[in-house]
Amino acid sequence: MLNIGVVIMEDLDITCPFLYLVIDRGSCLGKDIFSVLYKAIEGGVDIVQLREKEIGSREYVELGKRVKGFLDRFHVPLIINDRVDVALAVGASGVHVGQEDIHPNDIKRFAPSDLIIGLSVNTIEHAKEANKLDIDYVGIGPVFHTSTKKDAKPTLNIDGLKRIVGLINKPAVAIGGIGIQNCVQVIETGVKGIAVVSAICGAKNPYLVAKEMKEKIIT
Ligand code: 3NM
Repeated sequence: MLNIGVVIMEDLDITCPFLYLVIDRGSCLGKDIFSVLYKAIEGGVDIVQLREKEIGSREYVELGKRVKGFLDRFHVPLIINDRVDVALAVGASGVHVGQEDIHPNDIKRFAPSDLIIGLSVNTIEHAKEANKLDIDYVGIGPVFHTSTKKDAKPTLNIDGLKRIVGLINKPAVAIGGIGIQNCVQVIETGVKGIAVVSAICGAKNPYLVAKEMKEKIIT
């Protein structure tokens, strides 16, 4: 079931199926991050996660504020990877954490109640745990081989993704090795969105790739 037209994460007003861009400056392969963002949004990206790993806190906040200001012009929400402090400092819509990052329950202890929380899940056990948490969505991956995340867990492939989607009770986004060639089979598993780094950020023309992926997943 594709849930076409269903609004998830109501505060964000995002309609399924959606295209979720995960970006850092390195993934843009020399292109300016703002030009990649512009083209990706023009192509149909609905939501953006800024995922800088090797950056000082002050620089992360400064970059995050500029990205937030840019995305606001297009009414595209910003999620910050891992760093709740940065998410709050830049006024992002949410934070995305992994299994080794700060626990969502601890985020809830100090973050405003409307801060969107996303959590990465890679296994059935993670998914069962996630079902009990007060979080807004899960990222499931890696679906396919990815060179983008150095410490990526073993690939789930379509069958493994389907198993997790079948038991998760939150909106799910699939990630890892997803591009034009496989986005349709991924969205057909029942995930609400597709998250992409290299296929869009690393493309010569991010607009064309985003547009083709968006068209494929919404039809
Ligand atoms: N998280 P690409 S895989 C950021 O499995 C990230 O949780 C993953 O990059 C997970 O689209 C991944 O270039 C990288 O394959 C995805």
